[in-house]
Amino acid sequence: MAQQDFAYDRLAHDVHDLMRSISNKLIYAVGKNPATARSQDWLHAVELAVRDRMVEGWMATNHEADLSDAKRVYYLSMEFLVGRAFTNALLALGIHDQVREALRGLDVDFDWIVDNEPDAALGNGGLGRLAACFLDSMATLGICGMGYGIRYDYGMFRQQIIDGVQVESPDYWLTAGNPWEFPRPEVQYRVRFGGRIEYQDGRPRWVDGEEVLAMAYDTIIPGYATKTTNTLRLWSAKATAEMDLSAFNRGNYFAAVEDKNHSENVSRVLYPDDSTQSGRELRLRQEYFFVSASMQDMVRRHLQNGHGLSSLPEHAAVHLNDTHPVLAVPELLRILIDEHGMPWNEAWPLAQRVFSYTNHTLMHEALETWPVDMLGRLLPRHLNLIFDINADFLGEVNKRFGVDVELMRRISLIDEHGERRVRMAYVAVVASHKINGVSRLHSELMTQSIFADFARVFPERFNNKTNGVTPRRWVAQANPALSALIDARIGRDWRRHLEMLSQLKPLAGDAAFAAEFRHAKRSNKLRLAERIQAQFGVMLNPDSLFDVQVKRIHEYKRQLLNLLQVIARYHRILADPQADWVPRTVLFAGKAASAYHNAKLIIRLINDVAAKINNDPRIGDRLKVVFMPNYSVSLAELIIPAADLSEQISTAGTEASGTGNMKLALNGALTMGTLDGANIEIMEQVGEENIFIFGLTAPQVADLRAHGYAPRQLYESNPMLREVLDAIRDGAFSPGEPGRYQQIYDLLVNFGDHYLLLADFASYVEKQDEVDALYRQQDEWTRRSILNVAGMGVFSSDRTIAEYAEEVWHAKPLKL
Ligand code: HBZ
Repeated sequence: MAQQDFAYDRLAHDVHDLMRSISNKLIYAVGKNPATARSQDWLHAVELAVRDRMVEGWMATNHEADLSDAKRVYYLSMEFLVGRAFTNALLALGIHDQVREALRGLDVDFDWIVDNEPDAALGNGGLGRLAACFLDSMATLGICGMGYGIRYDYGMFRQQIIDGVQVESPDYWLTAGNPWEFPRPEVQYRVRFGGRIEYQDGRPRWVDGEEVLAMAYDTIIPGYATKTTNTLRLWSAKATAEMDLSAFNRGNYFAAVEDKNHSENVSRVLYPDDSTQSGRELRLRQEYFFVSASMQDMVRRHLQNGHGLSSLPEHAAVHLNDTHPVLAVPELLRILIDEHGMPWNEAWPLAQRVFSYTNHTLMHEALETWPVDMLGRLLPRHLNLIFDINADFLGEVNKRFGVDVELMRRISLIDEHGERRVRMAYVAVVASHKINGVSRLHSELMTQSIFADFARVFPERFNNKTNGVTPRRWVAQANPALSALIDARIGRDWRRHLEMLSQLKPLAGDAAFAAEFRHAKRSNKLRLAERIQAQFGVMLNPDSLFDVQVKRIHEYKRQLLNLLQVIARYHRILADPQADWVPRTVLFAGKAASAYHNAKLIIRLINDVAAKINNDPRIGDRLKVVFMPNYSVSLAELIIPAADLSEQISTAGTEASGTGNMKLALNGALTMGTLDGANIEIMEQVGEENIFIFGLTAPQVADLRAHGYAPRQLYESNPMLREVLDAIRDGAFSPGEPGRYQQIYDLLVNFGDHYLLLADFASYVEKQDEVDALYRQQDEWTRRSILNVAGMGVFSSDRTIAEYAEEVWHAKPLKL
């Protein structure tokens, strides 16, 4: 259909229209009678009605992108932690109130139906959620950006806490169908595994092995208040027909089904390990599966648009979200060289102009390496291409820097110590014209540590792109109370121009505004308290200080340091019950990787400590500890607006950026943080007086480690700390099993306390006392809280994406 045939004047989203289309969807698409429909059916119907209103913009965007030959950005990520789509779509279209009204007209309560929507939890944590924020910002800014990933049948596991212990269960999120996706059975690619390389006229060809089909599912990504609507294309594995048939012909039905299962397992489940590399073959298959389909799809689109392959870099930018998709590099080379006959000397420089790469961690255990043997067995041609890249690269370095065997060994793409392994981060660096970290500190440390040699070889490639978060989901959607308040003072445009929040600065001292601001925070705290009461039967005091640490459970994030401080506080309250204690509610939420023993032990300790403190009648409501199970995007949307204090207490130098820190400060929480990741930039923006900073700096951490750190001395010399650790060790929180936490004690006191909790303990406790003192002065607290919101404008993912578009991708907004 030609563009002019569309009726582009925005659909009259009037309530009657919506009522009619919702009823129609319920009857004709969901197949339910309004009289008997369940809340789930109504949700489905209204989702379809809303989806219809996004499709025109979607088609217009694709049409315009083709017509104008816009450069496309392909964001390759193993994870997209999108969360719910319904309320987000309403916000993007600006029809929230109309839909509410239309449902009311149909005698259906909006709040009754929204909680039926499952989160799309196709990610672990920060990295996956960042990808989702980036999709939102690309669409909102009009960048023609497409996400490519995997359509996992099972997302991030569900977490239950049973007797204090984390128990995982599968997250089958597709049970009720997924109205946001369009299956594209006509878009399928073959992905090969195994086999061997054959040479025909000296040209390599990859043959035999097994083939799996990758089928596309497209999800609509609406921009906010714009017609631009992008696509998240997720691949699902399907068995090839031939495979079924051949087995079937031999009369072996079970073998056929087994093979089918084996193939389709590739997209079955998300790996729940963040920050550790699993090294399992299925993971490698997943990585190759989705990048192969994506590169085939990209090349097909490019050719279909009538371009020659040599112009690919002018029309396509491929971004690697960490190293997980880095096999896209040899895959693109294979397609160009083996399938299209492009010579190496042309293909390799071309690839380098196409790819860019973001690093998200410096931690050794998270850096991907794959055994040469495994890679060669599964992807023989790609291993060869990686060897070719390595030879080319090392040759260049030799030419430029002279022969230096030690240097060669250090920067080789192949780690030759012990079992030979491919260093995937090095492949990404060598193949990318731009490489970035995710906060200023992280980007600096990156070029001083893991990529120090590469920063000398390719200084022009390295850059920083400080993370950001989308203000649509994380303020407008999650915090309507605060949003209304901001709207009343500075208008509504902050949703697209978050830097406008600085206009709130003069209002920090305005008593009327402060009262409204405090009232909004309190209503969010009440909303959270009510949910917790409904779920667990405990009523929190909404006037207590809500002290929040929500994120993956990991030793480097130091939930345990928070807990040590909580226990110290408990002991101090017992010792001096008459003192003027500021009532505090300490909230934890987060998942531990299922195989991460220490993290699971920390969860258990939090729950044991919570049980003891919450049931101690001497404490009353001076201190409460809550572990909320099953942290998710939608739970974050509930917790973050209710926070007074944001715990960002990682060991300096370990948290690449953090993004929860941004969401919390943006919602008015004051940060308790170390000088790590983006905390430093947050401090600069909100002002040193409006943030609680404690602990060692990254250089001090490095220094202390280098000169011999002695945690036992700290334990012996600080009585408060000693009392806390002894209580843990002696079973004060696990009387039925006194030895349960001996390991935690040992980790800190006897085995080196790798993350330096004891080194930062004293300064942390001291800062927490300052928090109490400030919270007693409600006016001053509120003033600083407002200044936090006002200072957070730069942490919009719109700013981040604008920087990527300008400096890395060279992509311009579409004009619709
Ligand atoms: O990426 C996180 C960083 O820890 C955090 O500091 C940063 O803000 C965020 C966005 O840049 N990294 C992750 O979330 N990493 C993973 O989720 C992960 C997942 C699978 C892996 C390894 C890491 O195999």
